[in-house]
Amino acid sequence: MTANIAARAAIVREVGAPWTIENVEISAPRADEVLIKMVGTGICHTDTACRTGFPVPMPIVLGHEGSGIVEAIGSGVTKVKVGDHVVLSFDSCGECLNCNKDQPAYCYTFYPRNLAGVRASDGSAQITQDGKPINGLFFCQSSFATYALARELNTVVMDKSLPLDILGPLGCGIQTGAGAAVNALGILPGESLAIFGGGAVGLSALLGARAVDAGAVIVVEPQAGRRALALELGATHVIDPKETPDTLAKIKELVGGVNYALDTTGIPAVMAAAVEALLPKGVLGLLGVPPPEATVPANMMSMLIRGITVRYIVEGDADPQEFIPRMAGWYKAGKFPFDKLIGKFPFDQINEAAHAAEKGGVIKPVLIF
Ligand code: CXF
Ligand code: ZN
Repeated sequence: MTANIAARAAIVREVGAPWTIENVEISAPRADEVLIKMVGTGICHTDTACRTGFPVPMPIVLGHEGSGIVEAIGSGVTKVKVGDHVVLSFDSCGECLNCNKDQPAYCYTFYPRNLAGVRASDGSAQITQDGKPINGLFFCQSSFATYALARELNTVVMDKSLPLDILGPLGCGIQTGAGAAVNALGILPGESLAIFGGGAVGLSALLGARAVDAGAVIVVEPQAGRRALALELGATHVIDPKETPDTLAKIKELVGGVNYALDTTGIPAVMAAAVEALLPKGVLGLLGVPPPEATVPANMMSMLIRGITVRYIVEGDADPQEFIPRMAGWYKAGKFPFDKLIGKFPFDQINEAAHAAEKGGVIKPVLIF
């Protein structure tokens, strides 16, 4: 295949502008690339953050939780076949120190490969409109379009018995939350976890913790519907921080303290409570995007005497080729009901879907093509 492919794509033309669905051309796959006809794509908070100011070049086609069917492959592709059902995840170089240590989320070239809008190899565009480049390659996929171009490296082949239309969020938001609990914290059966924020990432952390038989899992979340869902998904306790602002005291009252905590809010005061809720040798994982000027609000002596670790976690410390099929296996075994987080919308209702997620009416919107 050498000719460009005609596609419809949701474009953000400038910071804060709504998505507009327009005709574009997608280039034919190069040697290491894969062309995918999209079936579904999740909307992640990062898509919304980029639409409203997280620094990416404009105009751009966002979208980084795509699933679909392989339409064409480049000449060097060996592990992905035409007709395969696939989930798209983030890109990495496969060669740097961290990639060689099976930590591709910390690839030395993560930013240019996933957020720069053009091919990392030569700065070329994958998407054009009337011959003019449009920024694409968002997480090496730009899946808010009827066709996406990815690399073989970030294309994960899935079992065809799975519901392909809703698999896309396994490639980012669900991987981020579940992987944080399972890979990064390495939570063991019986160990306890407090999760601050019950959105898609926080509830995915809960799903991951349950899949590996964690002990007490407490979800701190102001929205009643999300707290109810957390209980349905296996949280042992929920806390409404509006009704109980001293969440630290409440966690101590409920379970005495926790082995691990995850903050998905990025709010410094929430992080401060999370650090103090930890038992000795506890680990706090940070997943939320903080205000740009925020600094760490923790008491060092208090951390010292308990031997506390605080760390940021990207993409759940996951190797997508290994972790996405692992989550799918848990789903098939009835141990990871991620479908309960998902609300489906037609692709052309992308603005309405993102709005519903921001307002809390849906946890994880998935656009269906
Ligand atoms: C992102 C969060 C912002 C930094 C890059 C990774 N994770 C998922 O959307
Ligand atoms: Zn994401």
